[in-house]
Amino acid sequence: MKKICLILLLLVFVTLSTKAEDSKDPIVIPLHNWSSQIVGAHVMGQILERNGNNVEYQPFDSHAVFDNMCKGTAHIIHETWDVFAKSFYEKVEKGCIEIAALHDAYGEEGWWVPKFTIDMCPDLPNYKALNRCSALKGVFIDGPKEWHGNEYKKLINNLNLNFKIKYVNSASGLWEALYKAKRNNEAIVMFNWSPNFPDGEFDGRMIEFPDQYRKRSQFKTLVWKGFKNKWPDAYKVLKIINFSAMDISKMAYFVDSENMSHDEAANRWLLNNKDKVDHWLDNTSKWITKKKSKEDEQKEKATKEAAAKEKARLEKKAKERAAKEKARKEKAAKEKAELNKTYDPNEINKERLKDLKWLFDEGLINEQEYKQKKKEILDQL
Ligand code: TMO
Repeated sequence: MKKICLILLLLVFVTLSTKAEDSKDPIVIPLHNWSSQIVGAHVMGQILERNGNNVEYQPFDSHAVFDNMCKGTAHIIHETWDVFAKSFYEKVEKGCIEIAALHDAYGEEGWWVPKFTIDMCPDLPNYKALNRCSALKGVFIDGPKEWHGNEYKKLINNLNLNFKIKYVNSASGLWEALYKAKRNNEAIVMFNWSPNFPDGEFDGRMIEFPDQYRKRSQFKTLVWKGFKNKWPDAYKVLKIINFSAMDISKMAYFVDSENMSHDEAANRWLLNNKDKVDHWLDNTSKWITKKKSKEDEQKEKATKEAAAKEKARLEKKAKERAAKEKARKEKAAKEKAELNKTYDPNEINKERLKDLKWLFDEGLINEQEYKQKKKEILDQL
């Protein structure tokens, strides 16, 4: 009896002390070809590193990646835009991909117009106004060809849109087209998504197509089905990481508007959201007791200093930009005023009336002629 008790006790002890540990194998985090995803991937990776995991970043095609997720050669996807739903839902159903968490953020992608286009064609963003908006010249600027297959060709056919598709090679090609249109005061309708950096800067709208053509869905964190067993602690962390639309938009903004590298942008986001991230980690139990090493502290201090420096640089840049913009506006207003002064048709017509009166008073034109001409001028005033 005593012996059995002892063995049982031993068993309990062994079971408790061999509590599952995360594998030291790297967690492979895929990178795609738009900014918020790359920054978000680095944010997740850094959080997992703080958790003691090894991570590795690898570029993958944003559709084919789900095959790799099923094979276990890619492990986490967190920006699940609706364009990919077809590619991953069947695999979720099959069981080789698991939905680990939902984010607060919803995403929508599709045809998009900035406010300056809406100002040129006020019936936008209703899709019926597209054909009537001659300023758009019948061109839709799409992202890289591999993003949407035939989808927008079908949309154009189904809705009888008089539009041709012009593809760009990368996401940054889209932003170049957008900034160029803005500079040249030209209308543009282009592929875009929200949350994304132009949300704030360009105050744009998605084109309002009939519901079945709108692509809106909630972001989910997807993991390879073996993730939970291989990295049980990391899995807990992934369960609690939750991005809002603002988080995603900011991640893109740091890169596409503030010109940071993806890594810098991830650091910046982590710094700005320190409390939130600490809270996530505290809630996964292990980190409460984890003490910061000297090295960690120094690293943190260096990151803070770098961020402060970066902030000062950006503020200076913003100030310079604002001053330049102000000077430009003042100059433009002055030029416009000058132009109006010289060419104000009313002023010219008033002069012409005076001349006419003089001609009549001097007897150089007769009364009938005077009245006729005067009427013509007055009609123009
Ligand atoms: C998947 N994307 C955000 C580029 O539309």
